[in-house]
Amino acid sequence: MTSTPPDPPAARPRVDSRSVVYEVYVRSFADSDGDGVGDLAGVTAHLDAVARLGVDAVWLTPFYPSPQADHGYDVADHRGVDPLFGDLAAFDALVERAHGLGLGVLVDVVPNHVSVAHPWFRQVLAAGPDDPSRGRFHLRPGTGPDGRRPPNRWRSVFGGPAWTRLPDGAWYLHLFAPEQPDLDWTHPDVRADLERTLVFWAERGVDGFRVDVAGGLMKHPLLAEVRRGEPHPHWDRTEVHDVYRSWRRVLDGVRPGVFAVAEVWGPPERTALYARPDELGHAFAFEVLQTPWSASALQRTVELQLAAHREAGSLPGWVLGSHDFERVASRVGRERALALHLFLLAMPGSFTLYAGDELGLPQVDVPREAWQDPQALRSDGEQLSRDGARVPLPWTPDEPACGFTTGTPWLPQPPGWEAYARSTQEQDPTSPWSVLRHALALRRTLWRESSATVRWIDPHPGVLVALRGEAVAVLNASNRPHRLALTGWEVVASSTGVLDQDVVPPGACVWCTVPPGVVAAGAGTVR
Ligand code: TEU
Repeated sequence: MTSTPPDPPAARPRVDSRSVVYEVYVRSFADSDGDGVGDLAGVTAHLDAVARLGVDAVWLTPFYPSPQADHGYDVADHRGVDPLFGDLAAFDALVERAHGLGLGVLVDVVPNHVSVAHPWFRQVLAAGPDDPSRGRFHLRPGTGPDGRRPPNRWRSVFGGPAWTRLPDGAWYLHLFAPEQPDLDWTHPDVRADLERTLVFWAERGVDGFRVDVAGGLMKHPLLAEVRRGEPHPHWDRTEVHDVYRSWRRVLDGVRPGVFAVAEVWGPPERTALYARPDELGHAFAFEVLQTPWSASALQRTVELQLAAHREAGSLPGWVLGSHDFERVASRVGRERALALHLFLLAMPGSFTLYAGDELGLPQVDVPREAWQDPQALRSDGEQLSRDGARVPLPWTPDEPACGFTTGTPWLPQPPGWEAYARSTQEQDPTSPWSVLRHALALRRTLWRESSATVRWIDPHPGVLVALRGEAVAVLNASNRPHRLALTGWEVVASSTGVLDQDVVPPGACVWCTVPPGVVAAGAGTVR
């Protein structure tokens, strides 16, 4: 008797520090049930469009049970799904579909704080001041008469003091909104519970994690004030690395090399430390978000990142946009935004693409009465309303709410939103979507496996020519057209959508394959 062996299981998609990750802001991606808020089934239904674009993985922003005070970054249960977004079965279906399409799935972990609705904080509220459950948070007596003033002068990222007083007089710390009490990471329960969370999702099939506020977990033991010239009392403290070394052991115990990326701010030589192979392994390089449109500034940013990561044994995680920043198309202009995408996609490292940036979506001026972002509301508009980068996506030009929902979108879409619709852009070879789709396909052969070294060749003022492997990326940050006068170079991708073999217009980036001689000789002058 003969028996047919079962099909081998489909290979798990590879997600690593060279991947292109697509950030899905779940609330704003696609709504399947008409309540106006995007959900997991909506994501699943549209994963084929994500796969067509040609990214390697999706990162899902928090979909866990949450009162939504910070749109999911206030987590009440790290190991569940909020009914607003679906349930665990919907999550499993999403992972299965993603893997079937060759896409990895990353989830967000939010270790710095929980929601006031988390059972641990409820216990604090319910139990008396001497209850040991308080040790999981930072609770302190106040200062001044009757302890009416906060324990210190730390400020919340969203504006106002980082402390809120409980009815019994104690103050609790929250680096973000008052609905997000910070956990005390010196407490063993805190470490143990988060490690359970990592195992829970890794065993459920996710391919990696984006670690929220990765630099904030450890606080100065005496809650020292912020003083210039001294290490910051709560950002990027050295003790935090011990947490990530322990996470790496836990993750590798589930499956060696599970991907993890730190959302962390600071100079490259500090943020790269989170990316060491025995820690998270990868870290976002946010600098390009703040780098001016200048060839020398961009070159310097790239060089500093590459050097810091080389030292740490890793590669940079390039980012041009997220749900926390003004849309890149508005920040630098739509053409330049596409050029920057192409330029960074050519650099060693990963690239995180924020959903909607492939459509060239602009920042929306959301009317004040529609604001939902706690950062804008708490600072009374002094800080950016992140709502403007979170407006639900346009899928089609001729359906209500541009195909996002059959109901009313949770943030209003502005007039003219249908002009950016994905279905139209997929038909237009010069649209931002088509330019990126073409580049992402080419990147797999041209750059993904290519060397981690970049050489700056063929210098011209305001123009960067980055040689990596057997191709170059030419970014024209000057105000003049740049003539490609080199023999044997072939333009294979352009941010303009048109493959002009002679000229790179101002504000554009092209990729060229170059003859082997150029690679060997470094094409003349090396800067
Ligand atoms: O953002 C983190 C964040 O706001 C900080 O990294 C901040 O920019 C930095 O510390 C300034 O020094 C994440 C989420 O992406 C965001 O949406 C949440 O509101 C926030 O965490 C709180 O969870």
